[in-house]
Amino acid sequence: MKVKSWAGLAYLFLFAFISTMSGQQNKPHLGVWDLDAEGISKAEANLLSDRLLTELVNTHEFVVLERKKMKDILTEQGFQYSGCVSGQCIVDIGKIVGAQQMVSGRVGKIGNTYTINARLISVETGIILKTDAVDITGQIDEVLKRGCRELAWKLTGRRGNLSENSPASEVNVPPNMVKIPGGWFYMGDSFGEGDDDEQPVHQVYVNDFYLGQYEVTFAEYDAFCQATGRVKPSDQNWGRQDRPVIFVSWYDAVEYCNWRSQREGLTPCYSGSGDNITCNFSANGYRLPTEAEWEYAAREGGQKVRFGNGKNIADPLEINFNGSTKNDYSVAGVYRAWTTPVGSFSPNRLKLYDMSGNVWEWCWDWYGGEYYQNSPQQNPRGPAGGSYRVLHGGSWFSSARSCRSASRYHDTPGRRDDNVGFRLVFVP
Ligand SMILES: [Ca+2]
Repeated sequence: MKVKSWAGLAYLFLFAFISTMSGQQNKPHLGVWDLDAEGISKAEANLLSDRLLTELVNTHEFVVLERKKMKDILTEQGFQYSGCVSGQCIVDIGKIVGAQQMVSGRVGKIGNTYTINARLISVETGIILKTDAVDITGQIDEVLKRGCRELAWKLTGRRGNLSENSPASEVNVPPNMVKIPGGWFYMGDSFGEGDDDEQPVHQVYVNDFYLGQYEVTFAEYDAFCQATGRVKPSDQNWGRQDRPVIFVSWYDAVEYCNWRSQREGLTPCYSGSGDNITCNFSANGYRLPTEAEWEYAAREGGQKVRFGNGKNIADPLEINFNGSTKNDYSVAGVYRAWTTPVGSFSPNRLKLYDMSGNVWEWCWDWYGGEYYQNSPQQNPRGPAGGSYRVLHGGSWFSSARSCRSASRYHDTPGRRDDNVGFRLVFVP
């Protein structure tokens, strides 16, 4: 018998075994990957991974693959899986072991509190279907008993019989915002073609957030100007309404966020002025995306994708940029030389429009050219200070190179330009 067919046989046996045992042939086939450990031992993390798997079996919502057999198949196929935490790597594993969905995550411990983050990923599309976390304070036994069970049920999107949990409170999601389930990803120039400040590629985790599907429009921003007596920014005679607002500084964007938060009864995120503006990331108001959030969303949840519309080739028929010349990853075509109404082109898989092109988008972060060399892993928010704020995504005026999701631009926060706008984040 050939070696490769042995792996195939093992795989068939694996599903046959589990399907028969559970009688759940119509449930999605699920692989549970080792939780990444931070601040706890590998042995403890393994205990938690095993227990989470058991609790996922107990929900009867999945046909769950055995972890050991999953690894046997990977070894048989010569797949190097150590250190595999990125969404892409987990998806690759799912494909090899024949799972339809994968669970991966991380467990950390600060003081006496364990935090387990996990996400459910579709192997076919690479999209994160669900992400959730539990915090449990106490001994490992308690985490095993309560935390894993709670998390397993959260991942199913059902309450199960967790009587101690109140029903998930209804989030009043603002119009035109979509949930971006958080997760790990490799941030930076994963294609090895960008500028020095996009290196090194580094692993980053971002929490869940909601992001505007569209760049903020003139209609939205003009309402703010009207209400506050501000002078409306020029539209360059290109038209207002559903075109992205332009000639807005980083300060203007921040003030708009706070105004809109107040108008909708939310807690404003920003306080202070000038260089001393601070952001309360726990507030439920509107704010600018961090650079990590922006890139994670543009790359459809941290996938290895070059442009914000989910494509690896920039086509002027699909992105509003300067497509007058062709390069390795673009096709030549129309150069419009002005903004297009938001949402004129197809969105990416997270239903986000114009992440590449149309207008550059202000991010929260101060710019640090060497920041990626020592960025924190969890929800990085940029250097503590600086002279410039970060922008992402390129504009109608940009080359395809600048429209890459990993590409970083920066400008003084007071700068207003006809190719710069912004979009909003909301975290309830
Ligand atoms: Ca844009």
